[in-house]
Amino acid sequence: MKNRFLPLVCSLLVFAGLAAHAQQKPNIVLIYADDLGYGDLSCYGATKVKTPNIDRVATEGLRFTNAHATSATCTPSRYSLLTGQYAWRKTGTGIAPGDAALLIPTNRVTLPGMLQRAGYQTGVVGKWHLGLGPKGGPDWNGDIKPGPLEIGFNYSFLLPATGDRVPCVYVENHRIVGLNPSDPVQVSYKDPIGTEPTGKANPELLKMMYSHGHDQTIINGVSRIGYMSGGKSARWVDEEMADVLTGKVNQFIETNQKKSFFVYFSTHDIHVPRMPHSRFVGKSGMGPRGDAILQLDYCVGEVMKTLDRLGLKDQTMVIISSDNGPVVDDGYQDEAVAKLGGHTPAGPLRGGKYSAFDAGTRVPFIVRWPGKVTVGTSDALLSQVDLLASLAVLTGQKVGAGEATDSFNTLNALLGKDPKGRDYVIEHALNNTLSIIKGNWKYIEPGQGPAVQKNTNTELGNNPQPQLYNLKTDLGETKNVAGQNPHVVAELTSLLKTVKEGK
Ligand code: NG6
Ligand code: CA
Repeated sequence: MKNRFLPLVCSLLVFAGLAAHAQQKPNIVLIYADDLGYGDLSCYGATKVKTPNIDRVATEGLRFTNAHATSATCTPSRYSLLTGQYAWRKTGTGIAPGDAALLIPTNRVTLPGMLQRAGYQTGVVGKWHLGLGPKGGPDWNGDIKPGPLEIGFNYSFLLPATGDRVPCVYVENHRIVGLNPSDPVQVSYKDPIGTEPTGKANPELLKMMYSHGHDQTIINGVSRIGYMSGGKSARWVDEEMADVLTGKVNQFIETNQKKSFFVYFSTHDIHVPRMPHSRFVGKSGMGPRGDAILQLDYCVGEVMKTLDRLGLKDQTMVIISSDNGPVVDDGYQDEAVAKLGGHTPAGPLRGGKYSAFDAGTRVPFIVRWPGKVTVGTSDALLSQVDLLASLAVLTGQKVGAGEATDSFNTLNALLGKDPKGRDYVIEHALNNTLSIIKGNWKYIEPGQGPAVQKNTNTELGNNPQPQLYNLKTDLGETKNVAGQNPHVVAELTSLLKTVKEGK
C-alpha cells in the first residue's frame, strides 16, 4: 500500500516545492525611465500632468520618497544599476559617446547575469548607453559585440546610446535591424562623415531646432550628436519608438510567460529629442516634454495590461524608476521651458539632472508585487546600486566576496518590511562631486565648476566650500548649515572618505 502511493506523494512534494519556489522567485519587470524627475508623476504630486497608469502601479504597490539613482546622469547610473559598483570608481564611465566600447567588463557579476544564474530569461529593451563592442568601438555592419548578450542578457533590442546620439538604428542582439549591406552604417564622433546635411549647415531642414549642441547629422528631421551616414533602411522613426519598444517588451514577456523572466525596459522617454507619437502631441498642454510623460505612462499601462492578460500580475515584481533627475531645455527648442506653466519637474527638490543637489538623483521609485510588497509609501533610504544584492537574496543567489561590493542587501526595504533602508546613500554629480545622505543630513563635498549650468539653466550645487543641509527641515537645500555643525561635517567627510577608499 505504502509503496504504491510513494511515487505520487513524492511527486506531490516536488510539485509543492516547485510551486513555493516559483512564488519566491517572481518575474521582474524593471521600467527605467530617462530623465524623469521626482515631481513629474501625479503620484509624486504633479498636478499639471496626469499619469494614471503609473499611479495605479503605485496604488497597488509601494512608493518610495527617498530612493536614489547613483548618479545625476545616465551612463554612470546605469553602470551602477547593472554592476552593483559605483561608476565613479572606474574611469571612462561618464556620459558615453555613441561609438564607445562596452563599458562593463564581461567578467563582472551583473544584475542580469546573476538572474540568469538563478534560472531567469533576461532581456533588455530600449536605451543602452553603456557602449558596445571591443576597444575602438563596434563593427556596426557586422556582429556588434561584446554587448548585453555577453554580460548576462539572453535578448536585447537597443538604441545603442541615446535618442539624441548617432547611430539612429535599433540593434537586436548582435545586429542592426533592417540594415541593407549595400548601404553600410558609418559613425564618427570626430570629423564629419558622408555627405548628409547637418543641423548646423542646414537648419532649414529641421522639424525641431536645436538649442545647444545637437547640430550634427540630421536623421528624421532632427539633428543629433555625432555624424552618421548610410543605414537608410535601418533608421528609426522617433515618433514610433515608444510603440516599437513597448511591443518588444510585450513580446519578450509573451515568449517567456511560462519561465521566470527579467526584463529591463529602458525607455527613451522622456529624454530629448522629445518626439512622441501624434496621438500624444498637444495632449499635455506642456509641449513635447509633457506629451512624452503621457506617452511613458501609456507604455507602462500597455506592459501592465500584458501582465494582466497573461495572468502574471501576482507573480511579477514591477519596479519603475528613473536614471537621473529632470531637465527642461536639454538641447532642443521643444517649448519645454515656455510651456512648463506651473509644473515643477523636481517637485520640492533643488537642482535637476547633472546636479549635486538632490533633484539630480532622488527619483521616483515604485515597487509592486501583489501580496508580497506592502501597499503604501515608504521613506526608506534606497539606492539603485542595491538592486543587485537585494534581488540576489530574493532569488537565492550568492554574490561572491569582492563582487558588486557597493551593492547592499536592502530587500526588506524593497518589500516594505523595513522602514529604514540603507544607512547612507552616495550621490554622484556631473563634475564628479560626491554627496552623502545619512539620517536627516546631506553633505556635498567641496567642488569646482559653475554654480549654474548655462545652457540647461540647472543649479549644479557646486561650491568650493563644504555644504550641509538638514533634509528634514530643509528638503529644498536652501540653507547651508555646515558652519553651525562642524561635527556632522567631520563625520560625513570621514564616512565619504571610507566609502571612496573602498572597492
Ligand atoms: C549632454 C547632452 C544632453 C544629453 C546628455 C546625456 C549636449 C549639449 N548635451 O552632453 O542633451 O544627451 O548629454 O543625457 O550635447 S543622459 O541622460 O544620457 O545622461
Ligand atoms: Ca538620463
